[in-house]
Amino acid sequence: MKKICVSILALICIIISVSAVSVSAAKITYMRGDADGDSFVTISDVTRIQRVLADLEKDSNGIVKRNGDVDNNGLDITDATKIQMYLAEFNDPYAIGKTITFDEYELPFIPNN
Ligand SMILES: [Ca+2]
Ligand SMILES: [Ca+2]
Repeated sequence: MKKICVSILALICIIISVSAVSVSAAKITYMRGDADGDSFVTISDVTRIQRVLADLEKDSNGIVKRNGDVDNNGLDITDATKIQMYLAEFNDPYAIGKTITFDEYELPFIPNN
C-alpha cells in the first residue's frame, strides 16, 4: 500500500512539474543579407554566399543560409545578385539590411517597403 501511495504521489509531482513548464519559442533576430554576421551588408556578404555555394567555405552554423537567403526561397546565386543590387541602391523589395525577428518555429516575416 505504501509503494502505491508513493507511486501516486510521484506521478502527481511529475504531472504538476510538467504542467508548470511553459514552453516558449526563442526569438531569432538577424539582419537580412548579412551573410557573414558582422551586422553590415557589404560586398563581403556577396562573396561569402558565392564561396559557400561553390563549396569553398562551409556554412557550419547556418548563418549564410539564413541571413543570405533574402527572398526566402533557399540560398542560391540570385540572393548574391539581389544583395549586389541593394548595394548599388536599386529598388529593394526584400528588406535587405533590415533587422528581422521571428519565433524559432515561425517562418521569417518579410516586410514590404
Ligand atoms: Ca556582413
Ligand atoms: Ca533565395
